[in-house]
Amino acid sequence: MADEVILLDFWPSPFGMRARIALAEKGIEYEYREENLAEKSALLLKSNPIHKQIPVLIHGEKSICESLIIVQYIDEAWKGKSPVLMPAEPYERANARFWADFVDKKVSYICESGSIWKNKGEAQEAAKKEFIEYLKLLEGELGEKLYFGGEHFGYVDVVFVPFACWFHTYEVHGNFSIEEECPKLIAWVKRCMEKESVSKTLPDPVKVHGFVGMLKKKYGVD
Ligand code: GS8
Repeated sequence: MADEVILLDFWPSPFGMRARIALAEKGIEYEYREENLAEKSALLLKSNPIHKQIPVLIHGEKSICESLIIVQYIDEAWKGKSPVLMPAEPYERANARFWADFVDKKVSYICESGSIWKNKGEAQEAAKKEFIEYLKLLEGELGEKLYFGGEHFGYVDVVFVPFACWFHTYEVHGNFSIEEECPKLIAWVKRCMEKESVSKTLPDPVKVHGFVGMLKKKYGVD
């Protein structure tokens, strides 16, 4: 019998979505377990004792932590299953890792810090400007390609597209349009959304906005 696959996750997490998209792309059956991050399960604490964060992929007796590593693990552990997410050629692999790391360091940071929805005035303007600058750099890397992976949806696409369901929240709070700033990037988001692995994974942006409304109350932001 094949090893059981379990994903410990939390629905609005773009990091968790990366794992969900990769599993869906590969057509792997798994059990989804929603975590309450205010009261983490014993399994989460046991399987990610270092960071105590979701997502965690449990594959039989093994647990794999950190979303970038989880996506690569899924690609390698189910190597025989198409599609292959990582490019084959070493330089292209390095380039894909570079951009995944860029998304993690820059885009994720804006998301995690909440700098667009927590701030107002000048601080918010600065956060918006910085965010648009990062998106434009990503749009430049995309160029005329269909996907970051080229002709095919690949590793960088999986890593970056989850943030798209947070864009609406940033736009409402920051009063700007990402489509006006980065039309090619939004065309790419729409292209990705045509894939079932993405459209079935990404929550409704309005629901994410509602979740941020709750976070604002929790942090006393008005
Ligand atoms: C980030 C995961 C993360 O931030 C990855 O997997 O890529 N670098 C990691 N997980 C958050 C939820 S999403 O904001 C989390 O589990 N937070 C709970 C906590 O830190 O206590």
